[in-house]
Amino acid sequence: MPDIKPYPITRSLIPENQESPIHFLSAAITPEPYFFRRNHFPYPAITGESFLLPVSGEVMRPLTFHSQDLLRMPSKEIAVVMECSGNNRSRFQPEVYGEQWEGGAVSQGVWRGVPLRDLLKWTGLSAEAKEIVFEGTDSGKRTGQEGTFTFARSLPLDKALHPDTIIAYELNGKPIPFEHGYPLRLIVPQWYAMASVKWLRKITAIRHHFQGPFQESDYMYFPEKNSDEGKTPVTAIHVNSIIQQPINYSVLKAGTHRIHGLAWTGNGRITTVEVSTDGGKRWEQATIQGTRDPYGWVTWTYAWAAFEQGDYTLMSKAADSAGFIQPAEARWNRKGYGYNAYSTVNVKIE
Ligand SMILES: Nc1nc2c(c(=O)[nH]1)N[C@H]1C(S)=C(S)[C@@H](COP(=O)(O)O)O[C@H]1N2
Ligand SMILES: [Mo]
Repeated sequence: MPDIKPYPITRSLIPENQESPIHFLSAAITPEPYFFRRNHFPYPAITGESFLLPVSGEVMRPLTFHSQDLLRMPSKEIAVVMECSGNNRSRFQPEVYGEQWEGGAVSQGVWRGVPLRDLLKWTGLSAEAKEIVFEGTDSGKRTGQEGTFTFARSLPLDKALHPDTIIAYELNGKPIPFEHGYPLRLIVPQWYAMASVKWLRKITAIRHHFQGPFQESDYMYFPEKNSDEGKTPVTAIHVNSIIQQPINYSVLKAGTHRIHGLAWTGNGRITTVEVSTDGGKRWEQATIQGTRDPYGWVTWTYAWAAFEQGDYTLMSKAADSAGFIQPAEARWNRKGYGYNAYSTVNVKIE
């Protein structure tokens, strides 16, 4: 047998946007070649300066850390689900502009790094500090806007100072791959992945609300098609699940089939996953397996006795300990963020 492996699914090449071949990955931790890639700009150059991390602004003592300094500080390793807020955007009705992701803009990695709060203990924070801004090394143009922009995002203080908000230097036990932010990347567990700034080159405490375009014009839920009224920021990941197998529109022989997939949330833990094999009329409990990392996904499985010929619509629905349940329909928004309707797969039994 040849050693056949899955391929990433290309959405664009420059900047590089690739989906994870998620239906064909059984390991709980996504191997790096299959981690999804989402970039706004062409890849930046890594230079000597990339290893320096200045922390300044509303701090008592501005300091520049070298990535080697971080290696010597106490670190932690955490399994984190990273989901692009545009994951499944192609499923919104009416359709919306933006990368037409299907379900593969999500991956799970094990990140090692130093809590940001430990770095901020060295610099101190001034009483006026309100948000922390994280700047990447990558930059470029934005359609319809003058000038050059850097990928930059801010966090409110409570999230920035959370003990599990880390400056990471390793993914899955090795230095972070170039495409995923080498040498230093911010990791913000439980938030959609736009918060986890790659190729971190600068941290600044500020006394106002950060107004960058990746803060105020992207990564906002705009509920209205033609006005900006009611906009709210994209933050925690919505409870979600995916049926990995069987895949959509497969033809199966009559018999018992294992329906299996993944479920995750940015609020608490996954408590249940239910499966329907009749288009959502009746629901049965799936068996949750896999790890119980606080920020990880769970794997789940359901044995389906499918002995009658016909067309079936399979669905999965996850719920979390914060009381959120996947909805039948995702809440539409103009930029197509936060899709989390049931995962749906059509199959024919022959
Ligand atoms: N510097 C930088 N950080 C970034 C981005 C980027 O374009 N530049 N994209 C963000 C978005 S929208 C996502 S979904 C994730 C993608 O991370 P990955 O490519 O490692 O999967 O990185 C986030 N951090
Ligand atoms: Mo994203």
